[in-house]
Amino acid sequence: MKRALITGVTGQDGAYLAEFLLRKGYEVHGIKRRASLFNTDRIDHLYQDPHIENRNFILHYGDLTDATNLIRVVQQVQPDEIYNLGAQSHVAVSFESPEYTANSDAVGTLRLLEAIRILGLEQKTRFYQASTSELFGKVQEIPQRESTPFYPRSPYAVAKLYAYWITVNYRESYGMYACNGILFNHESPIRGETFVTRKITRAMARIALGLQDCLYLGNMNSLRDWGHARDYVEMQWLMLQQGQPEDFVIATGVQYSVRQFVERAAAELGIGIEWSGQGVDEVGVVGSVGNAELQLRLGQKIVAVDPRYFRPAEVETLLGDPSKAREKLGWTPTTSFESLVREMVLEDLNAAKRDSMVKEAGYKAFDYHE
Ligand code: NDP
Ligand code: GDR
Repeated sequence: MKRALITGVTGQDGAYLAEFLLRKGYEVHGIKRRASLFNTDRIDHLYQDPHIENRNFILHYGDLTDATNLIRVVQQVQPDEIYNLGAQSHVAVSFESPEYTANSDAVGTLRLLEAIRILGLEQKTRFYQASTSELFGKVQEIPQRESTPFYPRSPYAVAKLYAYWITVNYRESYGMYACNGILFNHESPIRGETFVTRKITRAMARIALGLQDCLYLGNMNSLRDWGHARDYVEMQWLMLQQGQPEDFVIATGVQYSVRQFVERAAAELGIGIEWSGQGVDEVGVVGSVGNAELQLRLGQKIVAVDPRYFRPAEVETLLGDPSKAREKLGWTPTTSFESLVREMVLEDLNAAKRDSMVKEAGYKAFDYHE
């Protein structure tokens, strides 16, 4: 039985990857952070009582900022594969907490690679680094491929640049099987609520049921290449099953704007949006309602721009060329943009219906707009 260790197991990708590896028959170990509230919602369905024998899903407390802890966990687990998915992964937050982002995302990767080396596991343990299309930042070539020069535009992307190169360096210096997956944006119903796609699907569902008035966004012209996280974690695994370690771009090869995402999400609910104004004055109002049950009126403002969501430096456009992954890993994304948005909207509509019932029963429904 192969043994995998996942950092960031409580995150979106960590949850999908843990499920995927368990289905493959792996013994899966995950590192979770101590938090003052439960932070294992996404993996609670995989939880196994520690009192039963022969568990194949085991969690360890840990943190990428703590080298001693990482060395101890890696020593205990003796993993065949490490997936380094843990990170302060929010680009906007990285401008607020640049040093912490560098510590966890850049130096954290170094700490894990060193743990492998210190423990003499260079020939046993394969290493996957969660690299990102944010490395391309201010793009130098369209579409972006493995050979496109990097130009990071945020403390997050600069930290991930270090992580990318230290992974390459350990591969070249110590003969380790270490590789980077340069993944473009990937989303799902369990995407963090403050990333733009989930923020949109959640808000649209709540607006449709009268639980929220308006969705406030930053740069709606921004273009992204959005895929489904479930498809992308399979590629993370495949990258570690090759004869030689290599870096791969994983993307769909199609891009949409944030505004188009909003329109698509609204359309899934039967809402047509009409736009007016430009820049910070842009607003979206209800132009048509295809579902009589929705709590909306024509002309109601449901989308507006709030400059607080603008970033000090923006990545305006990202579009990946996944040819290498297609040829060498057999990569074909199975989820279209439309079905991704539909799946997310439906899940958020179900959650909004639950909140609506809570509200109708006289309790205050939880609401926030970040
Ligand atoms: P999430 O933000 O959903 O998950 C991040 C995970 O990292 C969480 O489990 C979080 O724990 C954990 N974490 C954060 N800081 C630390 C730390 N100091 N020590 C240990 N664990 C920590 O991210 P995703 O699942 O979306 O992304 C997974 C990885 O892939 C990240 O590295 C991200 O940067 C990268 N990436 C993501 C892309 C995407 O579109 N989703 C695209 C390209 C790269 P907790 O739950 O306690 O907060
Ligand atoms: P990104 O994702 O920065 O690409 O990083 P995010 O969803 O945060 O932003 C995408 C684009 O939407 C614009 N935007 C907004 N973004 C947020 N979060 N909130 C808003 O209100 C809003 N309005 C407009 C942003 O400016 C941006 O242009 C994600 C993360 O998962 C990273 O960890 C990963 O490396 C990259 O994807 C690939």
